[in-house]
Amino acid sequence: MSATIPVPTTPLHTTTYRTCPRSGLQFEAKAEKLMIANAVVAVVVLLVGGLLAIGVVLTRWPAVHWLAADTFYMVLTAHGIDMLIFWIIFFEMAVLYFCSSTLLRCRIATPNMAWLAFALMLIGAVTNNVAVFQGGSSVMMTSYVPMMASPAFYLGLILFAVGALIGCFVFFGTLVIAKREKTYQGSVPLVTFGAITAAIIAVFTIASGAIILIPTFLMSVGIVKQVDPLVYRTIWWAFGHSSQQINVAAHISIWYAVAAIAFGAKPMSERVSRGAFLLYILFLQLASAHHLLADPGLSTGWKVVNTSYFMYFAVLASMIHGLTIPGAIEVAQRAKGFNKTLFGWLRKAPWGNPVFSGMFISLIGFGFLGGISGVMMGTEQLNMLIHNTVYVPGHFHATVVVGTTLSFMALTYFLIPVLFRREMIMPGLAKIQPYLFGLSMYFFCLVMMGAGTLGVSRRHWDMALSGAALGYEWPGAAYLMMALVGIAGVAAIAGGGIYILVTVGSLLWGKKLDTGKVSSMFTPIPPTAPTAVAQSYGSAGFAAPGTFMLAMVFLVAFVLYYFINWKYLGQLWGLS
Ligand code: HEM
Ligand SMILES: [Cu+2]
Repeated sequence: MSATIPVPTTPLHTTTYRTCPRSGLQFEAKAEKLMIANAVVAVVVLLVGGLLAIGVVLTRWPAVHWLAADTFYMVLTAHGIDMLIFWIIFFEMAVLYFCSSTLLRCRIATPNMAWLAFALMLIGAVTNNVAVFQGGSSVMMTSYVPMMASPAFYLGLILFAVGALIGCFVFFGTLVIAKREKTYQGSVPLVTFGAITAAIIAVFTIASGAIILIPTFLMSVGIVKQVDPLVYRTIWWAFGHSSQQINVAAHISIWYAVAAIAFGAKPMSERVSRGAFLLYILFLQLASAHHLLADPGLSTGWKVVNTSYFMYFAVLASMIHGLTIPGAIEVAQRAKGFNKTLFGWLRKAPWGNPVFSGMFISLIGFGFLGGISGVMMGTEQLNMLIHNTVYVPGHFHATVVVGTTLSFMALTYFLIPVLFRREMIMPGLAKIQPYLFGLSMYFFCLVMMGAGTLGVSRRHWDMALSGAALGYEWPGAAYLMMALVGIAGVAAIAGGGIYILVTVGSLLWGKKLDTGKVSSMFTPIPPTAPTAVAQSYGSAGFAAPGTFMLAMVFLVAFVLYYFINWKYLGQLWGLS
């Protein structure tokens, strides 16, 4: 019988698989090209966003006050969108293809659709930028109606979103192929699981974006008469907040990946880590309400249920990841013999390797600066202290710059030899880059939050309010803080510049490295038993005392900061 079945002379899917001699990872040829294209465009967009940051920061530095008002708002709009949407999502597409095709060792599903996704995203990003730089669309990130931008502004965002959605489906399709062609056994690796979380949230996010941006686009061309501002704000934040959860899920997956790459660290408990990712899917969208705490159109009950109850499940998930990752590193380091003192495992970590230092500076900054300030400002009463002040960008530069952007940078240093097959140029500069970028960003966020606590407005071209009918005398400290924002911002931009120099320079001039063995068949992931650490969770005793100490420091910082803000609120209105 079997002799009658026609045997295809060429494989159904003509592609090749390359095994990287430096990492052992297996790259499929088509997926690899897509990852490279998405990552390269991401870095170019980061360059644009970084150049725009110079204009923004040198205008908000009171002594410099560089750009004219209309230019400032245009540049601020472009900076926010290029950085938060285009840089991050282009890079995330590369991460999704990596977490599916590369980590599961299978070919990518529908590569042509993936190129279509890429093209739509690119056309969308360019269209949106052109609209912003033509003027008349300086509506900033949130683009609240009835403030209108040009139709091309919305059209660009919609095209980009459709592209990103297609990219997510290519990712899901690739998971199906891996399952069907049995390239792995058992459940998907944790890093892939995190990426799945990100992609599921992305589908919800993009749908919300479409629901609100399509009518707004139609309004901008005159077909729809009105979009209700309250409905707009509510649905916009279902999109705006959730998109940040995609970033969190993505950069936390990268932290797990780096812990595995740099230390061979296995998660302390796979089940707990996976459970924490699931909490994101269940509860993150509801936290969108924390963006609407000062909104008069919504009831207090709705705000309280969402931000004082549901939001904490998502916060809990982040704290689980924030502790289990250093914990896993500690366990791995102790197993290697760094077992003498409480923090010896951390001192002996590879601090000179930017893949590790970038990841760890990102983790600590995200937790201490982004996490604590996020919970503070997500509390309805305390929110009144900092609503619409520069505290807000102070908080989110700690999450999206220190958290997401710095993790992406750390991953890039790993990918230069592995994916791009180039030797990194200027390793000395690369070594200091995470410190310069990360630590100056820490400081930038802190002084921004300081200025915000004193009341300095967000998105305000002139904090001195010169010429205004009702002036305001700022305390000297407010001017000092904003000057420090300027100085720290310039230092961070220099750090970002080094990243771009090293990355682009390595791709252009770095020594070519050998490709590794190429084959027309994939090599499946060998079946491995669940790790001993994972199985003995809960009975392993006190495996990570150093991390426990770190957690206690975090807790004390959290409680103190929370207390200070309640005290401050009490004094502000004489309630105490
Ligand atoms: C490299 C150094 C960077 C510096 C010095 C910088 C500086 C600034 C400053 C001063 C503002 C204006 C705050 C205000 O007036 O309200 C701002 C806004 C913003 N930045 Fe950055 N930034 C940097 C990188 C990034 C990155 C990497 C991202 C995202 C991944 C980002 C996302 C944003 C967003 C979303 C806004 C708000 C735009 C809006 O209000 O519509 N920034 N940035
Ligand atoms: Cu949010």
